[in-house]
Amino acid sequence: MPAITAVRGRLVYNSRGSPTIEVDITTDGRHTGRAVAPSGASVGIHETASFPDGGVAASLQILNDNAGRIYGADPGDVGAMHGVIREIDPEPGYPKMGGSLAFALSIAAAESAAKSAGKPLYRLLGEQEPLASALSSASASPASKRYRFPFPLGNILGGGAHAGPGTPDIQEILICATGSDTVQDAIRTNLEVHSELRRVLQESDPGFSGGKGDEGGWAPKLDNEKALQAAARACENLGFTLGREVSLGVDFASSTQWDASRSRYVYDRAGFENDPGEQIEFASDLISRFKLIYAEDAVHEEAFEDMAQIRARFPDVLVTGDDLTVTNAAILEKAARGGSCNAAILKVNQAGGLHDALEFAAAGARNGISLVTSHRSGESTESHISHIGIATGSKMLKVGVVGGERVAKLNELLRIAELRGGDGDGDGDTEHDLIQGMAEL
Ligand code: 2PG
Ligand code: MG
Repeated sequence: MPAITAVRGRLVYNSRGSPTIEVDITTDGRHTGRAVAPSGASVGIHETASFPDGGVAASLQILNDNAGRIYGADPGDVGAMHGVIREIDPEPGYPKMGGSLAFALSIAAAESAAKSAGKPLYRLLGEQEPLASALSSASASPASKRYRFPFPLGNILGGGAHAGPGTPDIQEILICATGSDTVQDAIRTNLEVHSELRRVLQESDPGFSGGKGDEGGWAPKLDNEKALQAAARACENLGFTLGREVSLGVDFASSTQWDASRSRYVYDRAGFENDPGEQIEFASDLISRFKLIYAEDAVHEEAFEDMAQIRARFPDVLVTGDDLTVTNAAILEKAARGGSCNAAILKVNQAGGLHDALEFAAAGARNGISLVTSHRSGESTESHISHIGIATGSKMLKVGVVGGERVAKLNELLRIAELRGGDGDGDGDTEHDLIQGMAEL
């Protein structure tokens, strides 16, 4: 077991300029893992809170006070690290240390252990139990050959909580190069669509400033409908047919519109309201007309039965829970029992630590729920989620298209692609974790 020889935390800033925590863990005096906690703008009510009262400083104090416990832990055993984190903060939701510290500590430890073992992080994570067993019994192919690339899913047009007044109410219009058979082609295609969309937007509004939302998607003054039409036109201009070479997706982030006191979805910017039945029709209409392959949080975060209706109507669409399932294994089991979704977002920081997220992934595999590993709108330039997406057998990796903190994740996929045919540890063991191309959608 590699020995942890240094633990250090500091306050740094995320891509939105908000303070967050960074943790470094060094093993055997030379292998340093580093992780920065991200943060969301559209945050689910059942998500783990990022920081305790007192913010980043309070989390750093907890880290310093408990460094002694961390030195004794096995950094390569995600479950064991979780045990140490739980000794420090046993209450559900990490009220004492904050989810961000659980996130940074668990990921920095895993990265340092992967470096000290000379293996890629995705492989160290993919070997953890109960994830490894759940994935191998869910898959027809042998566990040793199950690593595949998730399809990059990228925000090309932003609204809602990620952009200013006049932009669409829906939070994200997403592109996915569903016809690509390599990760290189998938990334390039998403970039082409993002760039063509700017041309389309400027053509229809010469005053369009080129402004972007928090995740690098364009933020034009358009309603939902016109924004989707522009995205579809950009794909067509490039000679693509929706549903073939490329497909569109939408994160409705419907909890942002939901007014619980009136039981209505309020579309302020477009100027209409939906009751729960109308919302199901509104989302269904967009899914059908724009041939969406992906529909996230089409209803609010507690509307499990309404989600089930959409799921039943569109068996071939990834009807995805995000605020609905909040990377919580117990909530995912409930959603699976009720048929509320066939896909779910995995965001480690929604759950807290890596162990919680891998348990969620295992629950997804056991229940036949496709996973979409995702960034947050407030991100760092790190790329651990590219490894987490591969390790968890995710179908898609939702990481944006442009912007340094988004491209960092895509570039890491390109580096991992060089390991194809081998595991990169130089021992000639090419069969061990052969990456076999793109995930099956
Ligand atoms: C979402 C995310 C990421 P945020 O809703 O899916 O795209 O946004 O990080 O703001 O919650
Ligand atoms: Mg979402």
